[in-house]
Amino acid sequence: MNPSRSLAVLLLALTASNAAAQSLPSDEAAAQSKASADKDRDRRFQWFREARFGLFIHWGLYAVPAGEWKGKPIEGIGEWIMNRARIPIAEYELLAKQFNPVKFDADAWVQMAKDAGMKYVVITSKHHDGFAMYDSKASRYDIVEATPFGRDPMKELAAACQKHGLKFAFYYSQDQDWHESEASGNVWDFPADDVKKVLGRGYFEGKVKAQVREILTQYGPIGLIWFDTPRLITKEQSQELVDFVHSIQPDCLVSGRVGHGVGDYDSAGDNQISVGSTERDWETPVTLNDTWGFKKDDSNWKEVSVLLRQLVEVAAHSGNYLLNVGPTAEGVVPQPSIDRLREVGQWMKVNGESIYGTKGTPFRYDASWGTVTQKPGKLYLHVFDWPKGDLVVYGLRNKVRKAYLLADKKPVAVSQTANPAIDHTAVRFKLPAKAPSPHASVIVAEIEGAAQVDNALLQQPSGTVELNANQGRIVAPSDKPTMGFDARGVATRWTSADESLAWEFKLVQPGAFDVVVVTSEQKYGRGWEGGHKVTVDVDGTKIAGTIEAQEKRVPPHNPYWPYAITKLGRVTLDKAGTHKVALVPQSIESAKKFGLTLVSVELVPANKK
Ligand code: JFZ
Repeated sequence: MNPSRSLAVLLLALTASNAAAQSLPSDEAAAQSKASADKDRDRRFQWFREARFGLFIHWGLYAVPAGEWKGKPIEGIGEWIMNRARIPIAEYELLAKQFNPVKFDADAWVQMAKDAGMKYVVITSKHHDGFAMYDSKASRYDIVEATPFGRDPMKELAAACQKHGLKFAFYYSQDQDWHESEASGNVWDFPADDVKKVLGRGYFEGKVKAQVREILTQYGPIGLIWFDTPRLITKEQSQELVDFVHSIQPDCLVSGRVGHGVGDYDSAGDNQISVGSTERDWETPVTLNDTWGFKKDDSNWKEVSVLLRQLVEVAAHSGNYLLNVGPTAEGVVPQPSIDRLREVGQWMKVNGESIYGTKGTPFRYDASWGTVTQKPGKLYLHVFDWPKGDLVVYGLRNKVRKAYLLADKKPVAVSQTANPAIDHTAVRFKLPAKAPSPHASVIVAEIEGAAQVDNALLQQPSGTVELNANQGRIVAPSDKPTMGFDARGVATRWTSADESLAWEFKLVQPGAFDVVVVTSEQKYGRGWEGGHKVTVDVDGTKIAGTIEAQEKRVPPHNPYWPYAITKLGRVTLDKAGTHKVALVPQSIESAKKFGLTLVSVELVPANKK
């Protein structure tokens, strides 16, 4: 920077801070303006928090090859085929001439979403391939000008959403655009762009902002814009885009993937079901099979039980579940998707009250039997594993006035006990033998006052103590430890044996326990590292061993990340009350960079099989 310019900047900064000092708002004024900002945010997010469940639609030219190029199946997600098969722009463009979705029926799609219990629809207006699936004037590479179809499906979808009372929203790929040299992603047509450092201004103004203006002005109110894969975009550009959206539609929410943390809400990694409630509003996008855009050979459909468990857990962590379909090039949603959505909808018809407009669980973690959502005065207990005898819930401090099954309103008898010696409470629900739902059965517990729970980590009624990585305290030589936690709560970058994790928990039923260390494989089971030498310290008793995959476990809520199980040894805890556990590594293998991917340390009753 030239010296006179930097002086000018400095002067400006000084002037600004002087001005700020002179008009320093009182604490009261600051509190007031924060309260009014919070109130405005509450107003803007009202529909989003009420909705909890939306439909994602990935639809574009990639539905034509449907995962196959020149007779060969192309690995990976369907909408990435142009990239994965390194298809030149000139060749990919020809797909537009074949795109004629004559069976497209906007009303049927929206009706399907509505019947599934979904409250909003997010569809790809432009994905990474750069093709606009709406009537764009800013680019001629769009569905109306370039395909024989010649209709604007977004107009029809917007109208159908309006008619059926769903919010309409757009996905827009702002950073990757494989059709444009100034955007990111296409390194086969533009090899020099490997080293590209910034998004071109021409692209950003001429395509991104021009098209974002179009999708915000041609289709009525837009609930949110789902930007994605920030790569080259600068923080200033991300902010500029957020401000641009708000200048056109102030109430339109902006997804976190606009980049640099400047969006309105957080987006979890795809298919990641986050642990724990966050203060921030958040959403997770999930595939029904293993692709977003249609692929003819992908039949790895998730079971309805998995989908419902994910939906419930996301709601129990105060987030939204955005479930995807990838329609064909004819405009048809694959039948297995339709079938699953219908079943999810049947569950939602009965149990929707326990999802819509609820807040997450008051507990710090999910229980062994399931999890909880809440509304004022009501807890919804979602039971995934219907118990043989009574359902026992630990740690609820409120008086339960009454309880009933949400499915048929049949009363459930409740008894409550307390153990003051260890400051512990238990609620016992007398359940019928048969679960109302094979997926998740909901018990409504009406409580006195706002939910109050034991803040300690508690042994579960099953007898198992589950100490999740992200609930541990990091013990490290530096106040900036290398280790962190991903959205699933799993330890990442734990490659230093100088860092350890420590927990305290409350034991209710003493006994002998197997000490089990649960670690996570990478997504789709691609990669895992073992061989770490660790010690689990339980109240000073040290159990040492090596982390190895003795068994595998597929967690039903996050089936893409299989777990590896190591049984290290056995301890006896003969007193109820507070105990301490630490996981202290002696050495960590990190050649593959994964290190110790800890999910949890579990103490499992030794007599339990
Ligand atoms: C992106 C896209 O590349 C993909 O095609 C699809 O649209 C999906 C919904 O979003 O893929 C991502 C983006 C972020 C993560 C993973 C896949 N992530 O944060 O883990």
